[in-house]
Formats: sequence, structure tokens, C-alpha cells
Amino acid sequence: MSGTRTHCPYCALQCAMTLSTTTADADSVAAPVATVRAGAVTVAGRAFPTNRGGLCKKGWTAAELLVSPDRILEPLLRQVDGTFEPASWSDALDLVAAKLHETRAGFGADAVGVFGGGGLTNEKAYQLGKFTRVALRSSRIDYNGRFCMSSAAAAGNRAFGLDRGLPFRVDELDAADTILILGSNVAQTMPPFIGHLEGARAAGGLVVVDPRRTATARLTDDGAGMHVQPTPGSDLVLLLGLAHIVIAEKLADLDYLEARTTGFDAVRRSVSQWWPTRVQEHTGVPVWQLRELARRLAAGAARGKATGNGTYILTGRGVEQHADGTDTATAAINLSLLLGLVGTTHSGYGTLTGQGNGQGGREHGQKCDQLPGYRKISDPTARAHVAGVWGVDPDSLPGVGLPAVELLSALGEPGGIRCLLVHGSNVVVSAPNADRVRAALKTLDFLVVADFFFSETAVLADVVLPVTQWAEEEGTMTSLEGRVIRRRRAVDAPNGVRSELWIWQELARRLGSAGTFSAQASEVFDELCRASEGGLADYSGLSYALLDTEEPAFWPYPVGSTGTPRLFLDRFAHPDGLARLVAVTARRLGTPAQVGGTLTLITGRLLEHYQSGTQTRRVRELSDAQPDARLQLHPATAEQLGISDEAWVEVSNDRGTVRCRAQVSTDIRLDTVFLPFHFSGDQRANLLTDDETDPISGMPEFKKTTVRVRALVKAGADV
Ligand SMILES: Nc1nc2c(c(=O)[nH]1)N[C@H]1C(S)=C(S)[C@@H](COP(=O)(O)OP(=O)(O)OC[C@H]3O[C@@H](n4cnc5c(=O)[nH]c(N)nc54)[C@H](O)[C@@H]3O)O[C@H]1N2
Ligand SMILES: Nc1nc2c(c(=O)[nH]1)N[C@H]1C(S)=C(S)[C@@H](COP(=O)(O)OP(=O)(O)OC[C@H]3O[C@@H](n4cnc5c(=O)[nH]c(N)nc54)[C@H](O)[C@@H]3O)O[C@H]1N2
Ligand code: SF4
Ligand SMILES: [Mo]
Repeated sequence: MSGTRTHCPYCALQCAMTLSTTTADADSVAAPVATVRAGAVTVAGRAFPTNRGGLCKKGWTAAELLVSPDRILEPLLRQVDGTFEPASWSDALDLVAAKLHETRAGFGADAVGVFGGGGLTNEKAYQLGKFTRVALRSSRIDYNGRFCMSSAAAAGNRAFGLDRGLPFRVDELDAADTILILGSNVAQTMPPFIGHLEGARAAGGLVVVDPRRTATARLTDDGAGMHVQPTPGSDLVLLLGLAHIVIAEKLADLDYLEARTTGFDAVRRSVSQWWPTRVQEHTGVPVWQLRELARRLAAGAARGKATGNGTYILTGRGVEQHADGTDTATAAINLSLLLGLVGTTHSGYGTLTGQGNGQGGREHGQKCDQLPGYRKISDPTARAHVAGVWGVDPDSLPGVGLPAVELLSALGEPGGIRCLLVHGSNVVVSAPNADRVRAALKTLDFLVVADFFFSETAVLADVVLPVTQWAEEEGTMTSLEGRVIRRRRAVDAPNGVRSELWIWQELARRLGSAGTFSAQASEVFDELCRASEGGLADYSGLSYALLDTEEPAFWPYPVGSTGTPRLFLDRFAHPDGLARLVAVTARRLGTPAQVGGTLTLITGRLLEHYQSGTQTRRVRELSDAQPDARLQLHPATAEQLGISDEAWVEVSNDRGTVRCRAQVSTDIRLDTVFLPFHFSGDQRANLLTDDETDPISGMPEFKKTTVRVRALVKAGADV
């Protein structure tokens, strides 16, 4: 059939779609579509193992943004009076290069910082890391994945020696007996994914752990499973308690533990104090439910050994985006290892990667401590290998930089960052303690933002560089199951817009950089494959030609292999081949909220909007459905505070104040309120969140914040 086979620009499910540039009749598509700059690009779902032809609303409407009237179509330079004026690409890039040069000369290479994104293709993520280390010679690069996957990644590396979100194919979940989902609302964040939960639902084995009764939690109704509703941030205790029951009731798989793991004794000791009544006290989850859940997980795993369809444990941001997120993800892994789930053909553990290229984006060098192929920048062998591919001296590569929250805290500070390049993130909306970030951005000598639209971050820039969107570029993405897939160009970009690969090539040339910077995605991919060779995320056997045959391409994919859909079947990635159980302790036993009228705020997502909303707030159908932020709160809490449905409220703490309408609903606990983080101005949930981070992963505390809520009489509002 005609049309361009590609994948959705948004989340990590990377639903397959076909783009056609149609007139009236879909069958009359003239080849070759790649040369058409069309007003009407039609999106059709395409059969693929993850989405089976389905798309969510965001996917269906994604093409509208290609022709959005808000699109930035030429480089823009901030004038002395604060307004923006268009400029030619050569003038804009000359200015950027001059500022980069001047900053480095005056204040050292680390005075230039770079902030990337998990939405960038593998090629862009790789090239951005290389550009920073080779052309800018700065160590200070990190990216928004720090806000997303970092706790799960740190836990996976620690336990398995390797971090691939799902170490198995998504469709292996289809016939599972039992699936435990901790802190993810997949029914809204990856709607086609719920098709893979049908087997577990039919077996009565879907368990959803969420303080809210979400659309995903409702999938457990009518005998399909169980909704567990703990207090926010108490998942670590919950998981320690489940491990306690598994061990106490002799449900652990001792043969597996003996053959495939180390660390059991320490974990056994560490969970001994978490007997069920104590766990109930700290989590609000009743003892009967704890026991039933532990038994179900174990029974599913045992059945799986016979049938091939066992127990899967999956985590999402709800349990990971905490200042103890790494330990919580570790506790979920410990439980999985106790039950003998990981590295088998019948069961598994995984984390649901979020951003479109959240997986690939964390493998190829955007992280402050990383070189391509998931290598460590502190490892001399890795430096030598990658420097060889880049044609530079290993000693010229900088060392470890700063993780995202620290990087943002270093903006404008003495000895900190004076000049920042942002590619693929809207930190003014999405970073914790967002007003502090906004203020810090304003103290910079020079801010460059590459985007398609005037995001809340782009409006603060000195130079805005308009870049190509997904359907206008070639590249690869690595989806949540570790499958490398092709993003293909379906239409030409508008005249004034350029690809980031071209921008970095031009800037590197102007800076007189060592090494070469190709603007061709396939050439960059070939180089990435070589740079990743021998690393944990080895792509060296891959090429565009191979990916174009639509063969499943799961990494590691070294030269001569056919890829690795299921990881760890024979061994884990630690040198001894064993998985590590790591004893963790609950350090942050929460004081229950509602003390002195305070409530616990949790933040997260709505189906209709994507992340900071830069894109989806510009799609009519999506913004009509969810035009603004609503504070979800329980009717009893609302009544106590004198708040009615739709009324304006003020949510505040020491860091900031959000003003929005109330959505009164029994789907949330009495002590908890919820805000989506997709909105702008004084509806930014991140005005309230704390920038305290997890000591291991650098993940901020997005999911648990103390706030006060009161009814607001808003001037001119219909209260
Ligand atoms: N529609 C939509 N889809 C998306 C995205 C989007 O922005 N919009 N973004 C993509 C990205 S980058 C990501 S990372 C994923 C995220 O996907 P999810 O992890 O599913 O998303 P969230 O809504 O952030 O959080 C999930 C749930 O965690 C719950 N939660 C909050 N605090 C706690 C807690 O302490 N314990 C437990 N157990 N649960 C808690 C919330 O109530 C929420 O329902 O979605 C991806 N898909
Ligand atoms: N309170 C709270 N805050 C959160 C979260 C939460 O659950 N609660 N979740 C966190 C998570 S999981 C994530 S992933 C972050 C995401 O938050 P952000 O990092 O802000 O992510 P996006 O909104 O996707 O930002 C991407 C920006 O880059 C642009 N863009 C998209 N693709 C490209 C590209 O290829 N090149 C360039 N140059 N620009 C591009 C988009 O138009 C948009 O302006 O938010 C985090 N913040
Ligand atoms: S679920 Fe994710 S990948 Fe699929 S259509 Fe929706 S946003 Fe796109
Ligand atoms: Mo994310």
C-alpha cells in the first residue's frame, strides 16, 4: 500500500502508523510522498505487535501539528527591547557560535551546558552527546530522562547489570496469568497497551497499585483483579511487606535464588521487620489484601512454570518519581527475584518507559556520566573506544557532568553555567520547582532553544532555532520493549526549518571542532552502531537496510546476531552472571498528610495531553477536551474545604501557588489531591513540586508534595 510507514511522535509504545498525503481519495496517493509538502497528512493505524493497528487520540491527531499556524518557521533573535526578530540561519548560527566561543574562552568549557530530551531520535541523542563532548568540550549535558526513567534505570543496572525497560516483548504479556502494575495509568498513558492485559484480566489476575482509582485501576473491576490503593509514596513499604509475606509463607523460589542470584540473606533480614500489620499501618493497605496479593503473585509464577504464562511485575512513574525511587524500584525487583520471575520464558519484571525514545535516549550519551552504547564516561576503555570512533584523543573528552536537577541549579551560579542549549525539553513547565528554574534561566548570559513551537522555555531564549518534526525527518527510535524502529520522512519540512543534525554540523564547523558531524541520519546511525560496539546497548549489527525489512530488532544486536527479544535467559549482565538482590530500607516513613489542614499532592498525566503540553495544547480536539488543569479531590475533602465541583481553588506551599478549577471525584483518597502537569502559567503543577532528588538516580520528588488547598474567589470567575 502507498504511504509512509512510521511511528507515532509521542510515547514509548511507538504505535505504528502509516502517513498518507492525500487529496480527497486515499487511494489516489501519488508516489513519492516524501517530496510532498502537504496540507493534509492522513494518519492510519498500522498492524504492529505493540499497538495492533490501534492509536490513541494523540496519535490520531499528531499530523495536525505539521501545519500548525503556531509553527516557528525561521530562526528568531531576541532584541534589546525583548521582542524577537527573524534572522537568516547563517546569522543566527554565527551569533550562537560566537557566544559559545566567547563563553568558553572567558569562563571555561563547562560554562556551556546542554539539556536534551528523550523524544530525540537515537541519532540526535547520540550526536548531541558527541557535540557536547567534542565540539563544546563540556561535561555539562543531561536531559529530561532524568525526570522520567532514571530511578528504574539505576535499579535495573544495580540488580541486573543492564537497563532495558522491558527485558521481554510486549506481546509476551498477552497470556500472562498475573500482572502487577505499580504506579502506572497505562489506560491513559498508552491506551493500546491495555490490549496486552486481557489475558491476565480473564484469569482474574490484573493488580493495579495506585492511590487513585484510575482508568487502569477500573480494569480490575468485575473479578478481573484487584485495585490496591496505598498512601502516596508508601510503595517501598508495601513492597518490603510483600517480600516479607513471600518469605514467611515459603512462597519464594529458593532453587532460582540459589542458581541465579546473590544477596538473598541480606534481603531476608531487611524485610523481617515488615510484618503485615505494620505494613498496613504505614500504607493503608489491609492485611488481607497484602496476603492475597503475595499469594496470587506466587501462584501465578508457579502456574507459569507449567503453562508458560506466569507472573509479570511492571513499574511506572507513580512509584519511581520519588526521592527514594531507586530503592522502591529495587524493592520491586527484589520481589520479582524472590518469586523467580526474571530471565525466564514464562514470567518477568519490567518498567514502562515513557517518552518516544526514552529507551534509546538513555543509551547513547545524553546522560552526564555516559558514552554511547550505555558506556560509562569514567571508564578508560570506553573512552578509548569511543574517542577512536570520533577521531579524537581520549584525554580530550571531559569527565562526568551534572545530573539534570543539579545542572539546572548551576544555571547562572558562580562557576556554573552561563550559556545553555535546550533540545527537546520544556523545563519551565516540566522541571520540579519550576519557578526557580524559570528565574535561573533568566540569569543566563545566553539561552538557545531548538523547538517547533514557542514553548514556555523558548519564550525566554535569546535565540530560537526552528527544527523539523517527526514526519519531516529520518531516524530511529528504541521503543519500550527495546526494539529499534525506523522513523521515516513523509513530507518535506517547511522552508525555514532545519534538522538538528544539520544545526550541530554547522555549529561544530563554526567552532573549528575536531571530528566529523554528519547531517545524514543514516550516516550518524552507522557511526552510532560502531560507537556502541561492545557496549551494553550494542547496536553494531544494525543498519537502516536491516531495519527497513521490519525484522524485529531488539538490542543487544551485536554484529552477527539476530537480536535479543528476551534478556537474561542464561545469565544476567554482571560479570558473575548473577542478579543482585539489594537490601533497601524505608528511610522516609511518611507522616500522614492532613496534619494542620495539609494534603498530599500527586502529579501525573491526562490521556489528551503530552508532557509539558507544548504540542498537544495546540491540537484543537485535545485542548477542547482538556482545556485546563483541574485539581482532583475527594467529595468529603471538598466539602470540608467548602469547594464544589468546577469551583476555582488555590493550591499552595512554600514554593508556589497553582490556581485552577476543582474536579470533585470519589476516585481519589481523602488525604490526597491530584494535578496533571501539562499546563502553563499559574496552572503549572511544578510550581509546587520539590527539587529534592533521589541520591542514586537524581530523580526529583514529583509524586508526593505537601500542599494546602482553599476555595478561591477569582476575580471575574463564575464562583
Ligand atoms: N497521555 C499521555 N501519555 C503519556 C505521557 C503523557 O504526558 N501523556 N507521557 C509519557 C511518559 S514520558 C511517561 S514517563 C509515561 C508515564 O506513564 P505513567 O507512569 O502511567 O503516568 P503518570 O500519570 O505520571 O503516573 C501514573 C500513576 O501513578 C500514580 N501515582 C502517583 N503517586 C503514586 C504513588 O506514590 N504510588 C503509586 N503506586 N502510584 C502513584 C498516579 O495516580 C498515576 O495514576 O507516560 C507516557 N505516555
Ligand atoms: N509534576 C510532574 N512533572 C513531571 C512529570 C510528572 O509526572 N509530574 N513527569 C516528568 C517526565 S516523566 C518527563 S518525561 C518530563 C517531560 O517533560 P519535557 O521535558 O518538558 O517534555 P516535552 O513536553 O515532551 O518537551 C519536549 C519539548 O521539545 C519539543 N520537541 C519535541 N521533539 C523535539 C525534537 O526532536 N527536537 C527538539 N529540539 N524539540 C523537540 C516539544 O515541542 C516540547 O516543547 O516531565 C517530567 N515532569
Ligand atoms: S499510545 Fe503513545 S505511541 Fe500510541 S498513539 Fe498514543 S501517544 Fe502515540
Ligand atoms: Mo517520562
